Amino acid sequence: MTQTAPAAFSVSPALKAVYQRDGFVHVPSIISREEASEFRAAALSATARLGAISDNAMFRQSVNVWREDSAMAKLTQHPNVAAAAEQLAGVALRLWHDQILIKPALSSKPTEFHQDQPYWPHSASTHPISAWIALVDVPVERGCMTFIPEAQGRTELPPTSLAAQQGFFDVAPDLMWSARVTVPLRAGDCTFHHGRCPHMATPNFTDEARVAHVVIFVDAATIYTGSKHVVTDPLGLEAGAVLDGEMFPRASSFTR
Ligand SMILES: O=C(O)CCC(=O)C(=O)O
Repeated sequence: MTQTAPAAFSVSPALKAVYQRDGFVHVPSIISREEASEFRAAALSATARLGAISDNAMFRQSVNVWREDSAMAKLTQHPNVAAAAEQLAGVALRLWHDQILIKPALSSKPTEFHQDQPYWPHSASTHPISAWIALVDVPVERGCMTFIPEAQGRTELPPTSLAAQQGFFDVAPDLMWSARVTVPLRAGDCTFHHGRCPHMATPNFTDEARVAHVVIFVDAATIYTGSKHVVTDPLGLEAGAVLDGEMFPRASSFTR
């Protein structure tokens, strides 16, 4: 698979300022359209081969595909994605996990508002950042992301259900009245969002599946708390230790 974009990807100071203010930012062409098309085929084949941990009207979700699929590992470890994530976060990062998220064609359900970090067994991670990479064109009608800007400082909120329409607003009723920003993406574009930025994804009303790959980074200094999570449960990690080891490589190892 060809990597056409330059290895030393650079995010402009203006985009970095937007990310730090809003908690999310749109980065066009993080990979080329040709790469997106090749990774779309790889994602569909990996999902069919590896199976999914969730498969419902919201999405088909396959986690940590980079461990099992060499084609998708190239996207998870893409130097542009890692470089942009570290520049936006402004701290050293490590990979937490990746996931392919496919919203089925026609009448899928929305992914309801939530923050990501409350699901994770982490402490000492104040700069978690996810790269949501569109592998097909994702207009609003195909299941694109919607964000609530300037709410990433809300670190006190508990986890909420991805399926419950009111779930997030039950715990953060004031944010019900905040402006929301919906970001359609062309294939190869990416949004980065902070792990505390509230977000949702619209339903897919089109006749083509929405294929996205999400690469999630956390602070390199993140501590494993011992709480249950599908990624860490099988690993026998020690609660209170730095999240480390071959499952959680440093982002800087991808940027070379
Ligand atoms: O793509 C979706 O349906 C939801 C994605 C999401 O919530 C995330 O990447 O954190």
